Amino acid sequence: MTLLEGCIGVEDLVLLEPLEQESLIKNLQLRYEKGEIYTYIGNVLVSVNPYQQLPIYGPEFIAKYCDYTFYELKPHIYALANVAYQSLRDQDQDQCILITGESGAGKTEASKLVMTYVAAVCGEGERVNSVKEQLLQSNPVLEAFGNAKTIRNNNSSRFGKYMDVEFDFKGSPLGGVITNYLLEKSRVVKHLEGERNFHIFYQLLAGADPQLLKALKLERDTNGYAYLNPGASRVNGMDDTANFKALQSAMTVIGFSKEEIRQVLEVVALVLKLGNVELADEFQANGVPASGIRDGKAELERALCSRTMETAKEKVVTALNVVQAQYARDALAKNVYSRLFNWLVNRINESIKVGTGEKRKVMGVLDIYGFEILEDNSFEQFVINYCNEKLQQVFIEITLKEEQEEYKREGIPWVKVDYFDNGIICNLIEHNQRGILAMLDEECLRPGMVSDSTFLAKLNQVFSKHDHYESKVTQNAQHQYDHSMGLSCFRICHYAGKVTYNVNSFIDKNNDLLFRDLSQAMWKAQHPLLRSLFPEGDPKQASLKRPPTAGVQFKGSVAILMKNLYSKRPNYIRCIKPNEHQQRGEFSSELVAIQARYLGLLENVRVRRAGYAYRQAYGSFLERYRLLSRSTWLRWDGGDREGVEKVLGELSVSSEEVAFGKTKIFIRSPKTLFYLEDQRRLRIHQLATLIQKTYRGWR
Ligand code: AD9
Ligand code: MG
Repeated sequence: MTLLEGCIGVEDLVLLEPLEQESLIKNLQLRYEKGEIYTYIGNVLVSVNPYQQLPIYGPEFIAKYCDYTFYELKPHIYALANVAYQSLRDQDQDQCILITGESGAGKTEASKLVMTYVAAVCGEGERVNSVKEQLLQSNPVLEAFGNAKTIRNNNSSRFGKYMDVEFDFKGSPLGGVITNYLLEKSRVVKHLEGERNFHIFYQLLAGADPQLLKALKLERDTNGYAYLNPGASRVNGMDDTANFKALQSAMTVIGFSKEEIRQVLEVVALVLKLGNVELADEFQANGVPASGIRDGKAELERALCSRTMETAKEKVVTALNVVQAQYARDALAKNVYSRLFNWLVNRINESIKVGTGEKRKVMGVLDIYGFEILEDNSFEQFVINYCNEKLQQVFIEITLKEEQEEYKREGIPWVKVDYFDNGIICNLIEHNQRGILAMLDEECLRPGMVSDSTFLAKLNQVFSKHDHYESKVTQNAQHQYDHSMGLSCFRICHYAGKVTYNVNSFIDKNNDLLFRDLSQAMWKAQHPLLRSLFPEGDPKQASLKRPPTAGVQFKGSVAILMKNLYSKRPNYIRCIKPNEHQQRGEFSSELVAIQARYLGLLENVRVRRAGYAYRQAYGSFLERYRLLSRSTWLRWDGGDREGVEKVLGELSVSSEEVAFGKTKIFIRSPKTLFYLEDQRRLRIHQLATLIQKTYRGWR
C-alpha cells in the first residue's frame, strides 16, 4: 500500500502531522478532489459523499477486495465489509457495522454497498440465493414507506434502521431481523415547502393501473390531496411509476401475498383520504361550537368530532371544535401510517426470520440519523442526539478497550489517554429518576395542570448547577448570558456542541396518545389489516393501562441496541456530506469541519493513536523498508523482528520512538514514519540512477 502519496494526503488520518482540525479537513479535501472519497482512521472508515457514480464498485472490485487484507489496497468500503465478514466467518466473531453521519452524507448508500458486498461473497446455492434476495429486497420496501424527498436529500430515510443478518457456521446467510427507530410520522400530515410526503403516496398515484386507482377510489393527480404539497410531486431522477413496480415485486419476493399487498395499499389510500376529510364548523343545540364531516361517515364523524371521557362511574361525550377535530384527524392519520410501517417491518421479519435452535453468527448493520442541530430543535432532535451521545460512548469505550487489549497482547506498556468521557451527559438524559426523560415522564403522568412550561420549570430547578445544562433561568456567572435563547428553551452541552431545545410539545409528543374513540373507530372498520393495527380498539381489550411513552420506548430500544453493539465487534463508517447542494466536486471546508466535530473525528484519531500512531506486523514492515539497511537489502536470512531492528538501528531511529511488540513494530509519531518513507524514496531514486548508469555503461 502507498502510505503517503504526498499530493493526495494520507490514507490514514492516524498519520496526520500536525494533528489538528484544520489539517484533518485539508487532508480529506485533498483526497476528495482527487476522487479518493475514502480515508481511514485506523480501522474506522471515513467516507465523503461523491454525489456521482464512481467507477470503484461492482463485481471486479468486490473480487479484488476479497483477496486482500485491509491495508493492502486503497481505503474502500469493500475493505471494511471484507474484514467484518471474514472475522465473522473465520474467527466466529459477531460483527456490527455502525454507519453515522448527517442527512445526505451517504449512510444508506453505504449500508447498501456493505450488504451487496457481503451478499456477493457469502456463498451460493438456491436456498442461499433466495435468502439473499429477500434480505436485499427489504430495502426498496422500507424505502418506499420510510423515505422521502427533503431539502437535504432526495431520498432521505425518515427512520433509523438496524438490521441483523444471521449466518450459519459456514458463513452462508440464513435470514435476519430488522429493528426500526422513530419514524418521522409528522411528515404524513405536514412537510416543508419543496419537500414531499413519503415516497409510497406518489408511487401509488403514479404507478397504480386505472382499475386499482378506481378500486381504491383515488385520483391520479397528486394536487387533489391535502396531505401532499402542491408543486413538489416529482423528484429529479426518480421514477415513481417504475419504483411502484419494483416495490410490488420486492414485496412478492419477500413473501407478501396479493391480498396483503392490496390491504397495505388500501391503508395508504385511507391515509390520503383522511387528509381530505373536511371538517366544518357546526353548532350544538346549546350554541357550543362543534364540528362535523362535510359528507359525513357516521362512525368516523363521531370519532373525529367528539371525545369520550371515561371515569370509573360514567362516560361523558364532549364535542370537539374544528381545530380540535382537525388535530384528531391528523393524529389519526399519523398513527395509522406509523403503525402500518411497524406492521411492515414485522411482516418482513416474519419472512426472513431464522428458526430457533440453529447456532448462528450475526452481522448487524446500523443506519441511523447522526447528531442533529437544526434551527428549531424539538423532542425528535432531543432523542436523536441522545442516541448519538450513547453511540459516542460505546465508540470511545470500545476503541480504548481494543487499543488496551492490543498493547496487552503485544506486551507493550499501556499509555494513559486523556479523553472526554460523555457519561455525565448520558446520565443527565437517561438517569432512571433524575434524568430529563424520567422527569418528562413524571410530568406526563402527574395529575393536575401539566404543561411544557411546568416541565421546563422542573428541569431548571433540578439542573441549575449541572455543567451540561443551561437555560435562560439558570444562566448565571458560570454561563455567558445568551439573548438568542428563548424562555421556553433549555440547552444541553453535548459532546459535539451545544444544542438549544424548545420544550413546546415535548409533553404531547412524549405522551403520543390517541383518543380511544379513534382506535375504536379503526377497529370497527371491518378491514382486517386496519383492525390488526388498532388492537386496543377492541372493546373487549379495552384496558385503562397507558401505553409506554415515546421517551420510554425510545430509551428502551436504545438500551437494547447498546447491549447488542457491546456484544459484537464494531466496524465504523463515518459519512460526511461535502456540500449543501447535492453537487459533485464541491467541498465546503466549513461544512465538513462541523461534521468532523459532530462525528468526533479528531478525538477518534487521538484515542486511536493513544501511544503509537502506527503499527505493522514485522514481516510487512521489513518488506517495505529492508532496502534501507545494508544488512537486509539484498538478502536477509534472520527473523523478521531482527531484520526490523537492523533497519531502525542503521537509521538511528531513537528507541523512544519505537516499541517492539510480540508480532508488531509500534511507532510513536508519524514524523518517524515520514522519515522512513523519505529515506525509502531517496533510496529507490539512488538505485534507479545506479541501474541507469550501469545500463548506459553496458551500451
Ligand atoms: V438521510 O439521513 O437518510 O437523509 P443518508 O442516508 O446519509 O441521508 P444517502 O445514503 O441517502 O444519505 O445519500 C444521499 C445521496 O447521495 C444518494 O441518493 C446518492 O445520490 C448520493 N450518494 C451517497 N453515497 C454515494 C456513493 N458512494 N456513490 C455515489 C452517493 N453517490
Ligand atoms: Mg438514509
